[in-house]
Amino acid sequence: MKLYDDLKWRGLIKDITSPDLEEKLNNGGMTFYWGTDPTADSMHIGHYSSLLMAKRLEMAGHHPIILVGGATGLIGDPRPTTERPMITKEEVLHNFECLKKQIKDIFGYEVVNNYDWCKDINFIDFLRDYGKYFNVSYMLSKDIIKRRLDEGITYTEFSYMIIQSLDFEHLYKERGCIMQVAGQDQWGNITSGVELVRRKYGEDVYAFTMPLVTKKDGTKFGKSEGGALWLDKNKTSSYEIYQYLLNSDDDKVIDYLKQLTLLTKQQIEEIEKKHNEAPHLRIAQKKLAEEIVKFLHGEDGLKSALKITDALFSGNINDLTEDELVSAMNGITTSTINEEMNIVDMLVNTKILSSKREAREFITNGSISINGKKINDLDMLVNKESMLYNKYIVVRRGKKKYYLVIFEEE
Ligand code: 383
Repeated sequence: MKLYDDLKWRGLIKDITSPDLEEKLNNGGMTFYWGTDPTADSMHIGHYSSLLMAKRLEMAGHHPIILVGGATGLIGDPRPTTERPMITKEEVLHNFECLKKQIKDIFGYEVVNNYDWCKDINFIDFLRDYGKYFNVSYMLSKDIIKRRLDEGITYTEFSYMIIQSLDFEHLYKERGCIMQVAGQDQWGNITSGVELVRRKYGEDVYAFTMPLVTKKDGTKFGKSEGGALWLDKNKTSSYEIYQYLLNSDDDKVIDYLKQLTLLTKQQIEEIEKKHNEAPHLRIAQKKLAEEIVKFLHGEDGLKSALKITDALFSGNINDLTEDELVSAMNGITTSTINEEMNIVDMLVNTKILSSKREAREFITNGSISINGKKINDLDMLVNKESMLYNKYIVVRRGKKKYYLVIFEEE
């Protein structure tokens, strides 16, 4: 299948700047760029889908340039709602280094930094060489800017679009870059870059956007209760990513396979068939989780995610390393006790069960385990000896429900 048709089939094309793009994409050989700002010390799953686009284009014979905005990160891309808090120069620099390493480690790409070409432009030259190409009415007509007019927008954020445009112009001139790809929220910024090159050189350059990946309820994909799903495994563990993806909606999971993996149409159609025959087996969700965790964290990351999943399913949590245990317990209802106590009292004090009667019933039925061992002794004492790694008491109630109790001496 031709590249353009494949991208369309995956639902990865939102808007294009010119109908010529279809042929250009199919022919290969374009140098294109994608950019991100160093606003945090790790990228999240939203960036992953864009970087995967860079891989797709590269696999089809185009040449990627990946930009991390050391300059634009200092300015702040206007959000539709409110002004961004300014981040310090030290923080931007630190984040830049983190993203540069992450992009190299996960995707194998070197990055360019727009600070390198922005830092020497003086203010008067900026206004003469770039400001003259931007009509304020044109800038005001951009969706994001329009949405900010009531709330207010500073001159700093208002100027952001000019910098992103001059990046495109710079990469066009210096590197022969003729296309920019981005998420749909970037439409205003990328079309103003296309316009700048057209006005300055009379040349056509291109751009297209990808749609936002959403959940069934229309909200952004990739936000968990704890916030974003980060690509850095120290911020979001392999297990957390795995679980998040494993819980994908049945009617969304095939879209995610198309948009978030490099599996081919044929492979995805086979999975879809099996998935439709027996959705309860979660074949599609498992494949999705497996592909993404493997891509991001490698075979080892996938192994640990599967190990934790198995341990929580079977209840054999004793086999987990401390790190794995911490990952497994992330987000689980946690309480503390600070003295030795009887198991029945502990279950009530920590609100795992609501009364002593209920606690006794659960224990007698064999529905309570502590650290993977079923409890049947109503007189058992919970104390320091009950701890895993000197800290944790993992309580399992019934088949699925886990609680973490931390023993904290006063
Ligand atoms: C800066 C300078 C350029 C080209 C791009 C930029 C960054 C861009 C931006 N991007 C977002 C970000 O940094 O703000 N102005 O978080 C996000 N992207 C990608 C994608 C997305 C966008 O990095 O839609 C989601 O991930 O485009 O919000 O010369």
